[in-house]
Amino acid sequence: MAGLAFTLGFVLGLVIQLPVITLPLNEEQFGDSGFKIGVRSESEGSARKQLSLDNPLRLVKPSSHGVVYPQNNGTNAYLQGQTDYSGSQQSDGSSGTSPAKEAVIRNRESAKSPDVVDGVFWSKTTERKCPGGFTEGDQKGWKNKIDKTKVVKLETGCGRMQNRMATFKDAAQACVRYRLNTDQIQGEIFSFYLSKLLGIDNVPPSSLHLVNTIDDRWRTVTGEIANSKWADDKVVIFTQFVEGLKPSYIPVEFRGEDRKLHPKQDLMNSKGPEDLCDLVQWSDLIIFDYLTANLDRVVNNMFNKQWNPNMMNTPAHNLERTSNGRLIFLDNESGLFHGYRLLDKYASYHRTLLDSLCVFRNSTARAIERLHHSGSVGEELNKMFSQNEELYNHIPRLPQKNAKILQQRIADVYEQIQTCKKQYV
Ligand SMILES: *[C@@H]1O[C@H](CO)[C@@H](O)[C@H](O)[C@H]1NC(C)=O
Ligand SMILES: *[C@@H]1O[C@H](CO)[C@@H](O)[C@H](O)[C@H]1NC(C)=O
Ligand SMILES: CC(=O)N[C@H]1CO[C@H](CO)[C@@H](O)[C@@H]1O
Repeated sequence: MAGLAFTLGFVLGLVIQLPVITLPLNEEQFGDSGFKIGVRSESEGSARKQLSLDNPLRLVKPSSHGVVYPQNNGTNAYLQGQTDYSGSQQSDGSSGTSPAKEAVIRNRESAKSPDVVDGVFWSKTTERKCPGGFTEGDQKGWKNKIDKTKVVKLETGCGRMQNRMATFKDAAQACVRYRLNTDQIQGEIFSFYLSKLLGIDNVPPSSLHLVNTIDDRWRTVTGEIANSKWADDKVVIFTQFVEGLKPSYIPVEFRGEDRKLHPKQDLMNSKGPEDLCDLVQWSDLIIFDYLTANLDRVVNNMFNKQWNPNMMNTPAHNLERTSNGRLIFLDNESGLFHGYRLLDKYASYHRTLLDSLCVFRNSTARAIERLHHSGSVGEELNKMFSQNEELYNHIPRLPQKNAKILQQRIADVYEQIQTCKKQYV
């Protein structure tokens, strides 16, 4: 049924020939049951009217109608010689275009060890082959840097509106998130601490900072601060800018309606090491995005797929990879707050993704188990936050209500792990 609706939607879409995705149409039309026919009978004009500032999906990248992004069939081999997206660490797309030079295609044979998975977990051997992420030391070093180093340049970049790219005296760079809305700042920083709590190390070092034009560290850029319409004494988030990133694609396992990542040895053994490490990291990404109800990465593409069948083949939003294959999770401003408000509409998409996952990182699964049994995720996050951020009293704590939803979502992930264990162990 969904397939039929989907096909019809696509055909109608072609007839109407929208230049880019216009989102969302009548939101009532997307219930839990998925896609309904008739969406396309909206005229473009009336569809546009529905775009509003607080629509989380307003900044989707242009579709293939607009012909923007290279697509791929889900293997990294395909990325060889593709467009290089260095410096595109922006939440709403944009890209550099210098050709990718290195292509780290390792020997496929090396992945063909028999122990890719161990029960429902990635085996130690598999995890050991994958590139490491950000460490505690990286975070400490980062905080230290922004506390001590002068900002010498502030320029547009890093996504939406008032965000800016900052350059420090030592040439290091940061994305600075400036938000009028406190809950976007909360969403971002609490998501960051949640990633720490889970031991998911794909999120770049981040820390709160206060805009202060009198402070020597900011003095060089007071002009740009004024241009950016930043208010003094406002809390911003500094996120480490990672250079040389490339776009990252949704693995084939998660693209179709039959999406599934299960611990089947034969399937796993057919993967190249790079693709395998992508999957290892994706197993964390799916849990992380489920917990935070982040829409910007995959749910967005799933939602859009109804009128752009190629949506799942374009690079995932807010996800990039380093040249050694580390995935970088970016821009989760809507996590834990805005995403939770929108659960009525998108819960089924989040759920579908979680249901498709039956292989986990051992450490992530254990963190989930622990937090499920302790029931204390809200307290722990607030504690971490106040212990690590001197500016903790400038930003409200994670509210009870959000903590409760998060705790429930941890229970959902816990149940999913148990279900998989029953099936495979
Ligand atoms: C994807 O494309 C690459 C390069 O053309 C090819 O080697 C690979 O077999 C394809 N994989 C799939 C899953 O179709
Ligand atoms: C998972 O972690 C537990 C506890 O540290 C350990 O005993 C077990 O061997 C690990 N399993 C895998 C597959 O890494
Ligand atoms: C670019 C950016 O701001 N990415 C953010 C994504 O979310 C994590 C928290 O999960 C933030 O720490 C990152 O800074």
